[in-house]
Amino acid sequence: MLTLYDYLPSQNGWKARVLFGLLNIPYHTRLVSIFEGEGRTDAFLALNPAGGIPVLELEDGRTIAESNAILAYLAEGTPFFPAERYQRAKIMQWLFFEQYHVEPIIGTLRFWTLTGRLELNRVMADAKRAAGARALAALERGLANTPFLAGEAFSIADIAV
Ligand SMILES: N[C@@H](CCC(=O)N[C@@H](CS)C(=O)NCC(=O)O)C(=O)O
Repeated sequence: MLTLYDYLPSQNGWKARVLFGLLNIPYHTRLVSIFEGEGRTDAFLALNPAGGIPVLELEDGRTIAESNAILAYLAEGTPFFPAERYQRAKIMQWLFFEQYHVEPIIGTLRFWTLTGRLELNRVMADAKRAAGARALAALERGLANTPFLAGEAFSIADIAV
């Protein structure tokens, strides 16, 4: 059975959980205490050199880190990540967008807010709010003429963003 190394408040972990649910794939959860340093142990760094969750462990022990790579792996062969070249590239466009414009901007603001660190990071928070507003405006434009980010069909891009 597949194993997901996860931390429940994580939105990156949430992406994989949602797709597991949509695809009805059974999996084990292994919770990682990222704030207690478990992600920095040799054992965990062997699973993901970057030390973050989520990590997907395959039945044979091989691992995949980075939430969007996990989405792509799980969705292969399903309508959520179709084979057609243009469709696939459009989905990847939004997956990369999410990692550059959403996760480190809006995701970081969320993290600071939930953990009471917003005031501590006030100077950076203002810049991130402005960048977050630009990201949301880009999403509005991206969704102006289509119901889903990559066109007419729901895909892993919508889950990620
Ligand atoms: N770009 C990565 C980010 C992974 C990441 O930063 N995960 C956070 C939780 S959302 C984490 O584990 N942080 C603890 C750490 O990196 O030490 C992804 O999309 O999976």
